[in-house]
Amino acid sequence: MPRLHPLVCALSTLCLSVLAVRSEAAHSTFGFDVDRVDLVASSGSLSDDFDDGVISPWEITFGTASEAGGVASLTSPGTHNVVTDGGAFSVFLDRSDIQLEVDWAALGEFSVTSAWISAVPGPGESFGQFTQRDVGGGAVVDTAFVIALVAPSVAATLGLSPGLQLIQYQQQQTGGITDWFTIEGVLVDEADITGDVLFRTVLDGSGNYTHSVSLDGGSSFVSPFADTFTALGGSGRLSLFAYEVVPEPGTFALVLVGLAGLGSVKRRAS
Ligand SMILES: [Ca+2]
Ligand SMILES: [Ca+2]
Repeated sequence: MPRLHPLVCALSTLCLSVLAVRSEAAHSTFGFDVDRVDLVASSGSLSDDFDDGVISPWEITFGTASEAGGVASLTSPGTHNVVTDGGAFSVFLDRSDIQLEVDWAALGEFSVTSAWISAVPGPGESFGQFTQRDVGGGAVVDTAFVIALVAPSVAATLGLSPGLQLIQYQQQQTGGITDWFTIEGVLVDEADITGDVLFRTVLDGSGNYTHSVSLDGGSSFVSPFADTFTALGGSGRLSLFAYEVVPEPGTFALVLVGLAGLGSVKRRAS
């Protein structure tokens, strides 16, 4: 398939209300492997099998990532990253992310799928994929689809059930202020993970976002969440991430879990 480089745009200067704390995590260990990514659009496509030993054109935005043996590995040590919606909550994560800058507007309708080597997240751990689009007027739409093991101590705070689940998180922010925010979780049985885990995000021509997941290596997909409508277009990015919630003493005693999409944009050192 043709490479998509002409559609890969320069990073916009969008910045959410993210406070990144660059410190190494000594007490967290996690590691998840991405086998392949396929981005398909009417105007082009991009496939990466992570088979040339070089993580580029992906940028490591948080933590530790490497490419070997046909996979991209997102592992600890991550980067400690305090994220907030600017209001009610903060989240303290140890995370490792890679991202690709994408001109979504040039793509139009698209489907993006990441295939992860079969794994079950440990307590507080998660992995998944994230898209962000600047849809104009200073508004940024984030959408994330993850599998996470949510601890009982934080589930109620998020309005989610504790346990292993798929989580869809979406928000729109304008100028760092949250316009709308949704988080949904659907419990899954560990025994249902019988193969690689595939996340698929589709944006159709009407602006309907659909997330679907396969837990059996791509043989079957389910869409546990309702479609979400957002404005079309925009530049932005595609991120793949793994993280572990880091309970911090004192300030972060009530740390939340599962808000994977928050803070997936960091300020680029200029
Ligand atoms: Ca591969
Ligand atoms: Ca590569």
